[in-house]
Amino acid sequence: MNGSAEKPNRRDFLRTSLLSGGVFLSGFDKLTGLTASGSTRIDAFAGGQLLGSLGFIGENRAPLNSIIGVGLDARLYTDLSPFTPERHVTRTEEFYLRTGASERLEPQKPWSIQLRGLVERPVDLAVDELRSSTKPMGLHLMECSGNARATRFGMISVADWAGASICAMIEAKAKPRTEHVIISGFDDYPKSSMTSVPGAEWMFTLSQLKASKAFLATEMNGQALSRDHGRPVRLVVPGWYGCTCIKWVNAVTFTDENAAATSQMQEFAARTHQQGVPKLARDYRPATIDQAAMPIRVEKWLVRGKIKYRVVGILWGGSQLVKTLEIRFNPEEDYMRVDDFSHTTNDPWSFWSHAWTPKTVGTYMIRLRVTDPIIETKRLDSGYYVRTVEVREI
Ligand SMILES: Nc1nc2c(c(=O)[nH]1)N[C@H]1C(S)=C(S)[C@@H](COP(=O)(O)O)O[C@H]1N2
Ligand SMILES: [Mo]
Repeated sequence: MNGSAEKPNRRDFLRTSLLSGGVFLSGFDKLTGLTASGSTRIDAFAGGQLLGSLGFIGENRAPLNSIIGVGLDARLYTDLSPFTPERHVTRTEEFYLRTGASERLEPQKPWSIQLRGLVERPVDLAVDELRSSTKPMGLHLMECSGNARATRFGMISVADWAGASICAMIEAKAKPRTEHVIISGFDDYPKSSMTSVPGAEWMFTLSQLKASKAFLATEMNGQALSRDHGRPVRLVVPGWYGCTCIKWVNAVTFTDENAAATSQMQEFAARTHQQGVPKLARDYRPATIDQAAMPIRVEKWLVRGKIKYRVVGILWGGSQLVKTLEIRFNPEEDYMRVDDFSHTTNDPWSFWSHAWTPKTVGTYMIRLRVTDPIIETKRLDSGYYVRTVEVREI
């Protein structure tokens, strides 16, 4: 794009139009950060007034941005609706949570990661040592493989991480005699749970860890990791589902290629696009996030006396850039191109928006599609990320 010189002007223009729109519902000041990267949006909504937004229906009613449950059962669903291209990093207190720290965790005590198994000799990697090699690792998205309608699609977040490359640490400390490595964390809970199996262990090959630029994170959003998010150290595997991002890492075990799949790998097999539930860890496909997209809010506007809607959404996952994103309202309508969309990175998420004037009131299922045959979109194509709104006014 050669329009970079133009961008600030467009942005200012939009901001002014939003601000002069006058009435903002409480909480909507967050939206003033909206920018326009295409002209369609400006044309369609310039001078208009943002009236509010439609809630998604048919989803769980659990609260957003607050912790529900304790210990193994603790969850936090992130409210995605206020995010904009300018404000898209999830604050640590609002970063999704899948399993809180055990009361038995003592991260303030000296902590080390045991490198064991098929290595020349066992070694311990002290977290203090790791901290001295900590570097900024940038923004990365994490999504739970169980991010669904039942969790209000709130188990997906983006943070700014710092840590050290796990492969570099392994190379510096140990001489593994194998390609296969199991990473485990501290999952010792005093109470059992009805809904969650304690323990998270995942097997990787060293080349998978290298290719994904996996790192041992000690900081998130400029601060030491919080207890619930893995203090003192967690694994982050960019582009892979959250279930592989082991928290409270305490062991790296080198195993032979016949190691059995961990219980976590088996539990999540279906959600990480495996074929069946393979017995051996080596038979698992990398648990990478397929290309996906969904709406995060549907804004209602009053523009020159007419009601108009704007669907704003995110696009994430995958490893190739999407050229065309398509949107459909209800199964009866045709797919059309999303009118404000440009894809420049697979990690973290990108934003898109689409001006929408429904012809009648009613319930609309909003579905996205990517038709490029080389881009895998299994979950998206299954209707997994369809979200529904009810339009009462046109
Ligand atoms: N030790 C350990 N690590 C874990 C888990 C766990 O239960 N124990 N849950 C995993 C799952 S399923 C997800 S989605 C992510 C969630 O990380 P978060 O709670 O920091 O968002 O952590 C992963 N790492
Ligand atoms: Mo997860």
